[in-house]
Amino acid sequence: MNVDDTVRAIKDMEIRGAGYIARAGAAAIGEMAGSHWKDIGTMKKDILSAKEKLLSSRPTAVSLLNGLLFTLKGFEECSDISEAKELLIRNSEEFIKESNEAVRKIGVIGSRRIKDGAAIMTHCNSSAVLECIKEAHRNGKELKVYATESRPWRQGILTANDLAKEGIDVTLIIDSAVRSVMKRTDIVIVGSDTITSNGAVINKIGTSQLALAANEARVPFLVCGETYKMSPQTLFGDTVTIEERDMGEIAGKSDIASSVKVFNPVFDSTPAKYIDGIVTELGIVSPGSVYGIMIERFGRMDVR
Ligand code: RI2
Repeated sequence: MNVDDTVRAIKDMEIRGAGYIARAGAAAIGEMAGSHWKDIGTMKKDILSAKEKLLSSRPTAVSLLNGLLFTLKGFEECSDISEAKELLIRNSEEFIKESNEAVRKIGVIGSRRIKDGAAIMTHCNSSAVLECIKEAHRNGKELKVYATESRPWRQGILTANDLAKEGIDVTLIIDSAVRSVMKRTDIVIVGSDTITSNGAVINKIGTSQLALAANEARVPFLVCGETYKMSPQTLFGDTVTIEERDMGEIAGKSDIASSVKVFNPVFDSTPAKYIDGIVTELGIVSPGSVYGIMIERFGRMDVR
């Protein structure tokens, strides 16, 4: 898919999920690099403006920025077209491979925290969470999953259908049933769009409600996140922009009086104190370890 189609598909949520968005961005740059270029100057200018265009598609998930930074690593130092093409295509393929591999590893590592007979609650639709649940199921564990509807896009339906296809016992619940159903839940596992340097997790709106309800009911709360969901910018005090989407996703103009305002934030932040562990491809880490991992992983990178 070319850059413009990728940007449109991400904006329209045809491509969604923080990991998918990152891989799609890397793939679009890889594809663009393979085009015919007149000179290296034009190539650099166009590729860097494509990066900005991709970044403007959705503002919250840092995975997209990290995927693009990975893909563009060394590009500005390239002195000829063939060297630059080769570098971008190789970086793009490597990011996609590592990203898929990270999700698979998270599945294996996270599944170990799921006990036989467990009732799991999850929110929205995270490929990393689905991998954990499916891996536990493949290992013969009897599971029961509560999938929240996740208004307004109702990605919980995707989660429920996907798990049902695997033969997993899954129940769809509305978002406001979370606190009530928490009494029947043994573990909550959610995905992440961005993880900040102080161990807070930005994920689908409503995630923090699950965390509070889990905390109140003393139910363990796990987050799945590849290390490219960690935001190095937050090391410098930058805050994460929370995407706000169109009011039409919540209510049509004819459903409400013209004076009614609609506020549609897409993500929220769950503070580190409500998170028992973050399942990464490196292992399960405490929210407090995120800072050290970021320094190690991104320390020498130009993160801006
Ligand atoms: P994976 C999704 O956002 C959800 O918030 C989900 O938890 C997160 O991305 C991570 O998904 P959206 O794109 O990377 O549906 O684990 O707004 O697939």
